[in-house]
Parts: sequence; C-alpha cells; structure tokens
Amino acid sequence: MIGLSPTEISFDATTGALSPATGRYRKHLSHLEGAFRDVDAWSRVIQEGGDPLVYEVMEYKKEGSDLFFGTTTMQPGKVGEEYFMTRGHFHLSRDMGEFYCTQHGKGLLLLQNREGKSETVEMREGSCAFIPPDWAHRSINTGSVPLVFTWFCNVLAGHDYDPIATQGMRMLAVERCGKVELVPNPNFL
Ligand code: M6P
Ligand code: ZN
Repeated sequence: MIGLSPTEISFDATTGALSPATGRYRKHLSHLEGAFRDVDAWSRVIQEGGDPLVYEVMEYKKEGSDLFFGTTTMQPGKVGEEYFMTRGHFHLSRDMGEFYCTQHGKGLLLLQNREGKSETVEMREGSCAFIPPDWAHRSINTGSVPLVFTWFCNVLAGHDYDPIATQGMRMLAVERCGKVELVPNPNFL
C-alpha cells in the first residue's frame, strides 16, 4: 500500500454522481425478482410503470488500497405497500463492517444479524450509520425524493446475497395510512 497517491473525487450530493468513478451499475425493478412480498404488484409496476429504475451504485476504488467508497442513489417508489429497497446483503468477510452517510432524502437502514435479530437506523441528511460486521443491511427509500448516500468499506468485504435472497428479512418497511411502518415478513421463518 506504500506509494499510493492522494486523490480528490467529487460527488454530487443530490444525484450521487461520482467523478471519477471506477464502476457503476443500475438496478431496475425487473432485476429485483423475489425481493418484494407482493409479486402481483411487482409484475404490474414493471408492466405499467415501464420497469422503473430503483437504484444506482457508483464506486471509486484505488488499485492497491484497502478501502473504497461509493454512492447509492435510490429512487422513491413502492411495490404494493412496500417501499423501494436494495437487495440487501451480508459481507463475505464476516469481520468487516461498513459506514453509510446520508447526503439527501430520507430512508431506513434495515439491519439483521445471523440470529435474525432486526434493527433499524434512520437515514436522513447529515447522519451516518455504522453497520457492524456480520449484520445484513438493506436500505429503503421511505421519502418522496431520491435517497442519496455515500458508503465506505474494506475492498475485501464482498457481498453475500444468498441468505437474504433465499429468506428475505424479518421485517418489511411499508406505507400504511400515509405512514412508514415496519411489519413482520410472513415469509421469514
Ligand atoms: C450500498 C453498498 C454497496 C451495495 C449497494 C446496493 O451502496 O453496500 O456495496 O452494493 O448498497 O445494495 P445491494 O448490493 O444489497 O443491492
Ligand atoms: Zn455492505
């Protein structure tokens, strides 16, 4: 790691655009098959809503560095009563956590440990969330504008999607009577 040069990377706090970026991807609703409880609503929003963009991730990784960071920009929206959210993952390296710092919008960070204990941290402008090692994490846009956050992580952390893709998370974030509610996921055993 000796010999790496200091670098400035700029980001736009309202769009999440990163410059320079070394990677980026977009997730549209059709890429999130199985993530939302209401499968009929999921198909309907894809067909009638033109397969909307749910989130975009941009990252900056310096070759040879132990750390990297990026932005995630989540669009507002719902599938049935459930808010747009990320897939959610554990880290492959179980001893590595992460930080999320919210730049714009509002949301919920839903966390779950290996024993199925569920916790949330509010995501709002000017707040950061610490994600402890071996806690699964999923971000949820509960607002009406894009939720933009920066994240900081070890390059060796890796993504383990299987447990959440298979079982989902214990809690769901839904809108009921115009309010954000966390309700138990009937499909989580
Ligand atoms: C955050 C980070 C990324 C992650 C992204 C989307 O920005 O944790 O590493 O890829 O969220 O989440 P997911 O990979 O679970 O879809
Ligand atoms: Zn992560």
